[in-house]
Parts: sequence; C-alpha cells; structure tokens
Amino acid sequence: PKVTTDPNLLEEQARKEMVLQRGFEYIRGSAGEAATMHANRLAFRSWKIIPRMMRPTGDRDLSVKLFGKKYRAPILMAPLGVQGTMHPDKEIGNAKACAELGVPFTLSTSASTGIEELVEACPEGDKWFQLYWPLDEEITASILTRAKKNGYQTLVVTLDTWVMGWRPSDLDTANIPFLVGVGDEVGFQDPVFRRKFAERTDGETPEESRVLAGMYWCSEIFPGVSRSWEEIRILRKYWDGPMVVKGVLSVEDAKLAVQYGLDGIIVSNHGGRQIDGTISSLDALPGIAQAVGSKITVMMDSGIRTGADIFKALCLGAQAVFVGRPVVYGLGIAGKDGAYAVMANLLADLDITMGLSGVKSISELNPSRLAKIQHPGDVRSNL
Ligand code: HOC
Repeated sequence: PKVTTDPNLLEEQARKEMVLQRGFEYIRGSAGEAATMHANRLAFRSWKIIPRMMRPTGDRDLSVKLFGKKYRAPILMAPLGVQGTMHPDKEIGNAKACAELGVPFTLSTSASTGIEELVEACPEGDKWFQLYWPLDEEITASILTRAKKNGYQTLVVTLDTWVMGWRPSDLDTANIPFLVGVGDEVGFQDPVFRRKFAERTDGETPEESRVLAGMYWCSEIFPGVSRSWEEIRILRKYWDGPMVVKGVLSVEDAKLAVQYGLDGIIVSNHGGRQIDGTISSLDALPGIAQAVGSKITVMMDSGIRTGADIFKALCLGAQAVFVGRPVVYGLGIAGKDGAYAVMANLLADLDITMGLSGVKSISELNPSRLAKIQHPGDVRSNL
C-alpha cells in the first residue's frame, strides 16, 4: 500500500492498515489522557514561521555536524522499541530505509532485532544505540561492549523510563506481555510484581522459559528505581564515544548533564508516553538551549510531524531532532518502503520549507525567524 503524505491521515491509515494490528495500540498509546502528547503538538502550533522573500536559496544545504561527524540532515530515527510487533521487516527494514536516505538509525535496547543482527542485515548507514540501563553492571557492560564493537556511533541513555509510564492503551489490552513475547498469561507491568514473578522460578530457568526470560529482561531494564547522575561514570567505563542523555526537560538537569561530562542532551518527554501533564519538549527547548547550548549538543524529540516542525525546533535551539511514531506507522503499513516514504517526505518537506522561507543552510535558523502567538487553537486529536 501507498503510505499517505498527509500527517493528519497517517495515524488513521496505520490504525486501518498496519500489517500487525496489535502493535498499533502500543505505538499510538500515551500516558494518562494523552495531554502531554497533545501539548507537544500544540506547542508547535504556537510558533509561526516568518518567511523572507526574494532570497536565492537554490543550493540548499541541510547537513549538520554532530560529534564531529557530518550527517545529511538534522533528522535521526528515534529509538522506538519492538518494531517487530508492527511489521515483519522490523528494525532491519527501518534501518535500511534510513541508510538509503542518509539518516542515522537509533537501535533501542528493547528492539525486536539484536545488536549484531541489525548490523549483519544492514551493514550500511549510520547507527546509534539507545540504552535502557540494566540493574546488573555485567549486563550493562556486555550490551555497551557489543554496541561499540559493532560500530554504533553514539550512545543515547534514556533517563525517563526506569519504569514504563501509566499507559491505559497497554493496560486495557494487556499489551506489555505480548510485546515482550510472553503471551497473555501474565498481566500487570508493575516492576515489583515482575521481579517477584521472575524470582518465582518453579524450578525453571529463564533459558527454559520464555515467560521467565521476558520477565527477567523487563525487571532488568525497567527496574522501578532511577539511577543518579553520579552513576554516569559507570557507563563511561564501557563507552568512550559520544554519550547523550534523553529525557531532559529542565534547565537544572541540562546543567547537570554538562557537569557530569555528557556530550549531548535530548530534550524529550518520550512522546508523551511517560508522565502525562509535563511541559512539551518544544516549550522546554529554548530555555535549555539558551542555558547550555554553547557547552553541549542539544537535540529534541516528541511531536515532530512535519518539515515546519523541524524548522521551528532548530530555530529554537535544537541541533537535530528525532522522529518516532510517524516513521513506524509507515513501517507498520508498508514495511521498509513505508518507513522510507515517511522519512523521505520529512526530508523533502524540510527542504522546501527552508527554501520557501528564504533559508539556505541550517546555520541560518534562529529565533528571529519565528513569532510566538498566544492562541494556537486546537489540533486534531489524531496527531
Ligand atoms: C515492552 C517492551 O520506549 C516505549 C519504549 C519502551 C519500550 C519497551 C517495550 O514504549 O515508550
């Protein structure tokens, strides 16, 4: 099937046409009543582009440099988990699409594709690796060593998901056990429950039981307790490349990221999937960029749906953005070709938006190109 170019219709198309239907509710879902997810969209609507005319912009350059490496455009694929529950092409199809477009692909710790498996199936293209930080240091060391050995360039450490948010759509469909491949027989995502379940071995080992393996895995990477900033030094033992933290929404945490020697931050509320009612990423961005933008690489995610959104995020201080749901809707509808279509559309949309606004290169984007308005109005709920 052909994936729509209309961002207002994509979610609805995915709802109807996604090859593996059950994955749809998981990806669409947000925490609580989805107020944060909608706030993410409203924030983009509250900024308006002020275009300039009569400026030749024929030879536009979208490239950016991140951690000393040049990338085609300021767009990366977000570390979205369990893509095998959306389409059999899973992360491999998505990574191939990104590689063909020159967009870095970020592999999630909770991917349906292994660290080595992805590189073997798709050796081409830039790859970053996202860490859900396991409780056990030996497991952490093993994951990071494998990622490094297999050429993943940048480590993205997610800070905001030491337990999964309260997501009604997953709770109502008992989706979590399904997502980790253990079937419907075990329910709730409470970490204490999971740890107890994992320890109730009945003589079985995780190697023998898929259910136990899934529960052990979940209780390791979503342990129900947060790490502390001091513990970043543990990760530094096993990762000497660029390391960024994802989930920063306050100036204070951004400053701590600088203090603890991180190379970058991703201003993010996890697409509204963790805490319902948080500040939108775009609203948090300008203050953070102003406070730390000269000391650390600032990127953002949560709510990007169009080229204009990317334009605005860059004007407000992001050096690059991550895109998640839309690309995986494309993957779910038409596999690799669908992911390719959505990502290619975003690149083209950004390119045209820049040109029409009188901008030739990313370095020309700054707050003076935008105006903030007071009443953005409503947005469609399906964004
Ligand atoms: C159940 C396994 O970042 C999300 C992800 C967490 C991935 C866990 C998938 O859903 O927001």
